[in-house]
Parts: sequence; structure tokens; C-alpha cells
Amino acid sequence: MLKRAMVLVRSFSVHWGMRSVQEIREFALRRAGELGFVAAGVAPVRPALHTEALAQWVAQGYHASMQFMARDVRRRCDVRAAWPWARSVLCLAAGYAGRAEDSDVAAAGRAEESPIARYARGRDYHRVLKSRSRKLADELAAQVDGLQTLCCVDTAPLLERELAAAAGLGWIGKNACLIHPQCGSYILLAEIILSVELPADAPRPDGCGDCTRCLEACPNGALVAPYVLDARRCNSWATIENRGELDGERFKLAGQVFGCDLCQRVCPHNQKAAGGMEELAQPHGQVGRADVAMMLTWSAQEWDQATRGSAVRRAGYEGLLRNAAIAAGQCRLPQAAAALARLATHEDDCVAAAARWALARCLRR
Ligand code: B12
Ligand code: SF4
Ligand code: SF4
Repeated sequence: MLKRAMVLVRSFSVHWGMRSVQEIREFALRRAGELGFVAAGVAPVRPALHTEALAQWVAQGYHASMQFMARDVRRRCDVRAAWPWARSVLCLAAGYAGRAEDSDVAAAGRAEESPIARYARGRDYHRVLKSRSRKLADELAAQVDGLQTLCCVDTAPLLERELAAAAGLGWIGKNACLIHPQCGSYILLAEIILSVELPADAPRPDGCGDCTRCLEACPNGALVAPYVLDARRCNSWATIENRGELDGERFKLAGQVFGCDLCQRVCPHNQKAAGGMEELAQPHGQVGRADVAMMLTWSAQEWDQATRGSAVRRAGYEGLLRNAAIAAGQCRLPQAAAALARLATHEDDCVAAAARWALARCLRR
């Protein structure tokens, strides 16, 4: 009798509705590829390996102004703390590298490279990845009786890189980014939390070896140790999340006005990266094609029009003007002088201060 009961329990735990967990897994991975994700894998639900690293990161103040990172640290490190029904996580990665020739332009640091970080040149990835992962979650729910799912992109309290590494999508590089062995780190992450325990993937081995190029390439020393980023020194934080003044002496933007790709550009695993999900890899709207001098001339309405459907909106109108002014000053762009002179009396103090600083540099011989 006991033996029979055990057999029943075992077969219940591997079959959901009419499908075995192996079949569900295969279906999910196949459909993820068909929906345009470059990599997919399953992570087990367990407390994070880097819980202590995150607690230390917050204790050091490395989260800068991002209070959401300091809140509920333990919860962020345990999927089940937030979603007790979770049994496994389907991790997804979408490429965004863009045209192959862009890599060469970036490597040479030429001025025609867009000043927007690559991940934000296409359509807003939150929307693109959410809609594709929802489609996949709906298809799974239609196949599996009683399945609960939750789609997450960026904003949920999860350690997305650690989950992706646990799901075998790649390894965490010394620049803190998740690196796929073929696609490099120009990939964005999404997850579908599942109430079914699917067989998990094996993690991949480290691919950094004794390379330290990213640590040396950061112009502000924000990578304070391998795998550890101090956001207070990072251009990405300064141009996207920072709502105060932007100090042009402290943050070396290298011509970028939204986000920063410097520690990824130098990575040997990104040198051949190209293509990706169409909507992410193609420039979206005017902001994906504009240069610094043009951005400085935008009115609030023009900014609104140029950034519709783009992740660049996160910086806000004044934030983008402030960043563009600092970038123009650091690059000493003579063609930006007239716009900077107008912005020097802008009603927003941060924009005005940035424009005055930049104008002085542009006019200095
Ligand atoms: C806060 C945040 C930021 C902050 C802080 C970045 C940071 N490194 O923490 C700022 C604004 C600076 C930022 C910048 C960028 N971000 Co961001 N960001 C996030 C967010 C919301 C949370 C990250 C986090 O948990 N940070 C806390 C630190 C402690 O964790 P971590 O960086 O993941 O580091 C892990 C490892 O370093 C590991 N670790 C610690 N010690 C050790 C030791 C060893 C040996 C190993 C192996 C690992 C290890 O522990 C940590 C936790 O697992 C995630 C989305 C999410 N919910 O996860 C996106 C996310 C990480 N960002 C993303 C992107 C694209 C970027 C930028 C590339 C954008 C840009 N071009 O400007 C840069 C990259 C900067 C960089 N080199 O990390 C992607 C990364 C994709 C990828 N391939 O890795 C994510 C996953 C968003 C997404 N859904 O795709 N980001
Ligand atoms: S994103 Fe830029 S500023 Fe931030 S760590 Fe990388 S190179 Fe440094
Ligand atoms: S530049 Fe080198 S050390 Fe840094 S992430 Fe790439 S391979 Fe790793």
C-alpha cells in the first residue's frame, strides 16, 4: 500500500496535467527560441548564492540613490519570499548588439557612434521583453493545468544576473555583466517564475580567466573590485538614475549621454557581437539616431516626441539636457556652444549649471 502511494506521489510530481515536466521544459525552450530569445534555461528556486555580496554592497552605500536596492535585501535574494508558490524560474536573454560595423566604430571611439548606450537605442526593452515573455507564459499556461506564472523584466526584486547564471545562460563577468559565450554581454534579461518545478540547467564555467580589461577601462574606477560596482562612480547611474547635478570633473562620460558601455566595449567576448532581437537592435525613434549637439536644441515637446517608446525617457527631459551638456563640454564640441549659451539660463538649476560648465570648456582654447 505504502509502495503504491509513493509511486503515485512520484508520478504526480513529474506530470502536470497531460504533460511531463521534461515535455514542458522542452516546449518552453523551443518556443523561447522561436519568439526571438537568444538563450533560455531553467534556474532552480533557492536562496541566492550572493546574498552576502548584495548585503555588503548596500552596506557600503554602492547603491547610490537607488533606495529600491536597499529595501528588502533578503527578499530580493529569495524568490520564494516574495512568491511562495514559485518552484522554478525560466530565464530568458534577448540580444541587442545591433549592426556589426557599430562594434568597430565603438572600438575606435569615433564621433559617429550614438551617444546613447546600446541597450537603450532600440525600443524600450521592458515593453519588448514583457510582451514576448507574456506570450510564452500564456502558451505555457494553456498547456499545463493550474500553472501559475509571473513575468519579470528588470523591475521585480530579483537578482536577474545570478538567476540567469544559475540557468546556464552565461557567467557573471568581472564587469558584473552576464556574458553569453557566443553573444557576449549585449543581452537583456527576463524571467518567467513558474509554479512547476522544471529540471534545471547546469551553470556554465567562468570565461574571464585572468583578463582585467573592463576594470582598467572604467574611466571613473567604478569597478572597485572584480564583480563589484560602486554605482556612485558609475556613468550609468549618474546619467540615468541621478536626479541631482552631474559633476563633469568627476564623471568622465566619454561622449555618452545615457548609460555607459565602456566596460562592455573592451570585453573580448563582445568584439564580434551583432544583431539581436529586431526591435532592440534597430535604432528606435529620433533619440536612437540623434547626436549630442542635436539633443541640446530639443524643446520639451521635441524630447517627448523623440523618446516615445524608448527607455531613454527614464532620465527625463532635464536629465537628458544636463547629460548632453556635460558630454558636449568634455568633448569640447564647438557646434554646441550656441545651444549651451541658451541653456546656461535654463530654469532647471542642474541643466543651467551643466551648461555653464560646458560652455566655459568649449570656449577655452
Ligand atoms: C541596479 C541596477 C543597475 C545599477 C547598478 C549596477 C550593478 N552592477 O549593480 C546601474 C544603474 C549602475 C546599472 C547599470 C547597468 N545596467 Co543595470 N540593473 C540594475 C538592476 C535593477 C539590479 C542589479 C543588482 O542587483 N545590483 C546589485 C549587485 C550587487 O548585483 P549585480 O550587479 O547583479 O552583481 C552580482 C554579481 O556581481 C555577484 N557577485 C558578487 N560577488 C561575486 C563574486 C563572483 C566570483 C561572482 C561570479 C559573482 C559575484 O553578486 C551580484 C548578485 O548576484 C538589474 C535588474 C535586476 N533586477 O537584477 C539591472 C541589470 C543588471 N542592468 C542591466 C544593464 C543592461 C545595465 C547596463 C549595461 C546599462 C548601460 N549600458 O548603462 C549597465 C551595466 C553596468 C555594470 N557594469 O554593471 C541588465 C544586465 C544584463 C547583463 N547582460 O548583465 C539588467 C539585468 C537588467 C535586465 N533586465 O536586463 N544597473
Ligand atoms: S558602466 Fe561605465 S562607468 Fe559604469 S562601471 Fe562600466 S565603464 Fe565604469
Ligand atoms: S573584459 Fe575580461 S574580465 Fe572583464 S568581463 Fe570581459 S572577459 Fe571578463
